[in-house]
Amino acid sequence: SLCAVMASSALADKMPVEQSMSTLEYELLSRGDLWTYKKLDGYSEAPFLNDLVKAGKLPPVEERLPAEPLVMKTMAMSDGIGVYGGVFRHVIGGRPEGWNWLAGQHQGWGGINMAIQECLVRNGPLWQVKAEEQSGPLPNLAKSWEWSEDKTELTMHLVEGVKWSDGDPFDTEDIRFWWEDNVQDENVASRLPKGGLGDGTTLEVIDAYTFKFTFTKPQGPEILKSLAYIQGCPGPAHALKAKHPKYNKDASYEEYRNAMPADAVPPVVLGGWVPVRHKADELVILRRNPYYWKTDEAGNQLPYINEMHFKLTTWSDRTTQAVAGTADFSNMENPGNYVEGLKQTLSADAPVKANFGPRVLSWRLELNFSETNGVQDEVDAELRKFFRQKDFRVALSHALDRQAIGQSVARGPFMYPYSGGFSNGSPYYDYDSTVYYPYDLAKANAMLDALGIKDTDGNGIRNMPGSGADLEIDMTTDRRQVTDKKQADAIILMLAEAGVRVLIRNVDTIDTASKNGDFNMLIRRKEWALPTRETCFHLPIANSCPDRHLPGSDGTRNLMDFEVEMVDAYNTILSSWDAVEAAEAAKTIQRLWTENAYTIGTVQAPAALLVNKRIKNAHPGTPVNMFEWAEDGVVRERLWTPKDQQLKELLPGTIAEY
Ligand code: BQZ
Repeated sequence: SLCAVMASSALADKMPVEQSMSTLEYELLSRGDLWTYKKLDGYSEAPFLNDLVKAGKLPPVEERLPAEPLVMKTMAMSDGIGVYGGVFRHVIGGRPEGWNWLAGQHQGWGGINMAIQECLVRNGPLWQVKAEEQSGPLPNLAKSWEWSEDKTELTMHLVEGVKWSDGDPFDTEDIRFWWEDNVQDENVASRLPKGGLGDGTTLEVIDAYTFKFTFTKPQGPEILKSLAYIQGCPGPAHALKAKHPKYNKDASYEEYRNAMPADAVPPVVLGGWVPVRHKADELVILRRNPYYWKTDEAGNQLPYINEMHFKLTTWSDRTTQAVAGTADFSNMENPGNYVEGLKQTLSADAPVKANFGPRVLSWRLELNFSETNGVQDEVDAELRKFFRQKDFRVALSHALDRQAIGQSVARGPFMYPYSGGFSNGSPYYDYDSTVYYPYDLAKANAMLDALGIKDTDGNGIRNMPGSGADLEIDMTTDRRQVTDKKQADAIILMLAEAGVRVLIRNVDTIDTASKNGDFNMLIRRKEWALPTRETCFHLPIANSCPDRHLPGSDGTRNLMDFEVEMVDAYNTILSSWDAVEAAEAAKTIQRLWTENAYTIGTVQAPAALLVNKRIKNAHPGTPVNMFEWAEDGVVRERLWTPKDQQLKELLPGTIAEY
């Protein structure tokens, strides 16, 4: 696949180009071939759990499992049914904020959020499903659903008898708590925004395992994809209610958000593994959840792997360690280490296998369009006026030499120009709907002149016609992201050529620093592969997002016409029952986004999935990011390691104790 990457580099100067550098072939399945829900004749469990059962410390496995568990099918496994035991080693650059994901906290990303959260439905593994069956998500905690005839009511059925990791039953009380006391509560920053399932949508509990959404207008299968990770993942109502202000008058919302602090382990979860040790800035250790509600077809309770580690270092260290064989998994996404990484992974005795995919990584400049939020003085106010003018944005785009930006990140064929919108590797990307404003400094200068922004004091920097101030734009940059910093340095020089001065503002975690809209411009990597995934980072689908266009203190904002049109197209994606119509709506978004330079794309790059050769069932077709990141797409609960290659567990025999 290195050759494939090299070959497509010849196209790099006629950007943007059509994708497809993945040369792998594998059979796509029907959705029902991945997993089903059924009672099996008998069940087995990890031997150490069986010892705990015998010692009276755990109920027998058939009492811990649902009456009809989720059963992962053998035909979807690239190496088949596995054996128990061993360790899976992750390395991540994030740090757990806390375990209360219901209140919007993250656990450090890189697959730790997804190891503990389980969601109503699932998108990641859809890459293994035939294209014509990809509309709508896969079932997960919701095993099935039906629509009313007029498509305004959706009834969902939970798997019956799922238990939380402390043994407490999971049922519609957890769903009600998720929806009513988190999603709908104005004081809780849940990941599913208010209005994220359409304004006025209500949820009604029917019985312990059945609930119903009622929409104010007809909806379609795609809206359900918003109930997958990270937006549709219920939390433990029985553990959280006592800390929520609605049920506890002494609690504040701040206390609720921190109700499951990062240093308090184990939290109560539904995921395959439970955090049992957390050493800040060093390591999180997770052990298998004895109540996990999935099995293989032979009745073995999943997961196969007993212990999972998350070493807390940096994102680029994740790749270094995976290549060296001291970690088991990496989404190789720091192009600065691709050449070295590839060289090492190509040798026959390398500990790791690398699968390159299409260009799913994309970086972009984002301008703040709010006329009031975060505006501190008249200079900010004037800047924002220009940001809202298409010609200003297009001028900045013409000032960027994306080839040079790419080469400043990584020499060689990896980086490609990017113009914004869906990532090139997204199933929703469309080449013909993508407008590209290439490097043309003379044009950039002429456009800025025409806007009346000229260098009136001869210092080489343009002056703003209103305030007379130099055209200086602060650019928030994540100091921990090497790739972003290199781009920022190149962009400073390029925009200076157009008479624009950029001042870097370094922050630790950009998504946290930007969430209140406290910036004029920023640069970050932000993929958009699936319209319904974290849409709030991309489109103004709710008043609370995106961070680059928040309302002012009076609660109002002034959306630009093309923003309204993009939201309309998004709503068509949600409500359509016709895959062609939904794809057309995605094209409309792509065209409006890129034509208007809604964000100013910089570069895009392919990513590679690195998995240690010891790990079985890591299907070679797993994309780094198609419907979700690979940590979800690879289906970690079905990964396993042959006995003789298993690594020694740090906490053998341990389970979470409450
Ligand atoms: C993958 C991913 C799994 C978040 C995060 C992180 C946050 C964003 C994004 C990626 C990391 C890895 O991405 O970079 O390869 O493992 O975790 O969740 O960058 O800052 O806010 O959306 O997913």
